[in-house]
Amino acid sequence: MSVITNDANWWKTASIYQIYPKSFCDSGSKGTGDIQGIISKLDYLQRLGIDAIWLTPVYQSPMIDNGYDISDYYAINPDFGSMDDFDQLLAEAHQRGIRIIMDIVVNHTSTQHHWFQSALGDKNSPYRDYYIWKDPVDGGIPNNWQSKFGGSAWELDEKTGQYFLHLFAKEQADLNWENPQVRAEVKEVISFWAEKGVDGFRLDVINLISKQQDFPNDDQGDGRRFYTDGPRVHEYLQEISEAVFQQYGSVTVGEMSSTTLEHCQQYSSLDNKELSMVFNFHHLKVDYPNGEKWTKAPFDFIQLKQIFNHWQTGLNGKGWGALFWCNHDQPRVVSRLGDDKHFRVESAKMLGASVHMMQGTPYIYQGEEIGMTNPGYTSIEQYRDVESTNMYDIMVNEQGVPHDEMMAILAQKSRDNSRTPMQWNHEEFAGFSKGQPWLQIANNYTEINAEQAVADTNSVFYFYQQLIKLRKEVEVITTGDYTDLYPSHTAIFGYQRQSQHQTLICLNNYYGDESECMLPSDLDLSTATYLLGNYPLQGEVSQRQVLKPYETRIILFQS
Ligand code: TEU
Repeated sequence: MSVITNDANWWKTASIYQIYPKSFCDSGSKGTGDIQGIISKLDYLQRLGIDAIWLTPVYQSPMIDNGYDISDYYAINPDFGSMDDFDQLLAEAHQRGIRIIMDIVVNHTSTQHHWFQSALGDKNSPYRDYYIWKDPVDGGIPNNWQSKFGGSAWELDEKTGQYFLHLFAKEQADLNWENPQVRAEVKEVISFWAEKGVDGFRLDVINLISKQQDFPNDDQGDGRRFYTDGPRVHEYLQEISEAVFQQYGSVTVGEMSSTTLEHCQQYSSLDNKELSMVFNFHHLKVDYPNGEKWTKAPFDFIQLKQIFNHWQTGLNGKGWGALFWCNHDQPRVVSRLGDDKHFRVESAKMLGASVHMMQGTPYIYQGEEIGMTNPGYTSIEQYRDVESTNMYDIMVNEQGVPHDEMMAILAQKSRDNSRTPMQWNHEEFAGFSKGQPWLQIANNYTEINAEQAVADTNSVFYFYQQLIKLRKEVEVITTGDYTDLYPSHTAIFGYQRQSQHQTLICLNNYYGDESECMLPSDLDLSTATYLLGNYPLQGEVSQRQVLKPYETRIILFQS
């Protein structure tokens, strides 16, 4: 029997757990994760206290982009299991009070989708106008737009001599949302899954669906300014929201690539005309010097705080953001911004607290709750991600970047860093599978694994359990205003949340040396208590706060 409440705003005090099924748990010996493997871990997730699972695509797919290239929206990829397995997952999650949010990828389909297969080579196909075809210009590609996975965003259809658009891999053809038939198909797909009882949807790169229709050359960049937050994107989202999301009461989160605060205020406006909330990635580009991902660079701490301030104050009272560090496209945050060698547990906890005390809905990516790290691969043969292998080929083989330099860049930036199999225990293959995993497991699985974490009351796991609990118990976390207390401090990220009856301060030392700050003088310290920290905390809360390496402190003032 489902224990799911019908509270329309459940997601404002919830924490959501992201599962990348290929790397989560294999119920057999295939070496890749599956739905039965997820079902076997629902009790673990219930113990963590999460409220919903964001499941990345499990639909039929040739897996060029690990499921983000869908060839049948109405079928489960047999690699992951059957539709019966999915129905069982949905029922067993609901029985535990856990909702299911499905990933919907409708900016593009796989070129193996029957729509594309019918359209390819046939200008008269009823599906030709489902995609974006352009005649050659000067005998070549229609414009200079670049794929986000490297190279041109156009691929030739030999038979008709036209090119089709693909903002991602050439096996992922962009859908033509100008075509009302495409929008009707999308409504059908989403309704099918909502009708099954799916509680919500994560919408993949949904702010890219509306392209400027003259498809101009971009003399300033890679073309993204002509399709990001495009001319009809809000119109399309309102159409889908009114037709489906609002009918089923679905919670929705849009992945917004290279977006702006102003657009996100509209995407996630509190009148629910479009989406419930948004992912933006600006805070995850502070180690992209001049916006360039494929470099090895330290992160810009001051810029990180400025970006959090911009989005926290900008969405407050206007929209709703997803709070996250990790996902299947991002390196492991403890390796990226913390110290996974000398202060792994402390910095993993500090980074978690940093975002969990903000306004928004936190997302926890599989393994983040036990402080999993990047694997530190040393050879290109270890990588599987299409983006990473494309970029290696372009940068090393075409641009002449030295192999060792590129390997160091991949070790820091590759999406495979987060896709290594979940580390369940110290046994062979980390308890992930009984067979050789599709992607090499990080060598530290014997020390870093869920079994160890659940047995250790001081583990990252129980710290995240506390963060999830605090969000439900302390109203200022959900409702409070946001003030950055020390914007120019070179080591401490400290912010204040303020509501009518509560003040919360979250202090975070982002570095490995002791650092100090002063609490605001207008606060009554006699009402202050330490709610949570990653080092022992006792006694009175003093004005002067001296933080140990990677120390976090969460302080509550009752007014
Ligand atoms: O990601 C879109 C996206 O912006 C990222 O791929 C990003 O461009 C890249 O990883 C940063 O260099 C979504 C999915 O999360 C991703 O897994 C898919 O590959 C992509 O869309 C295409 O569907």
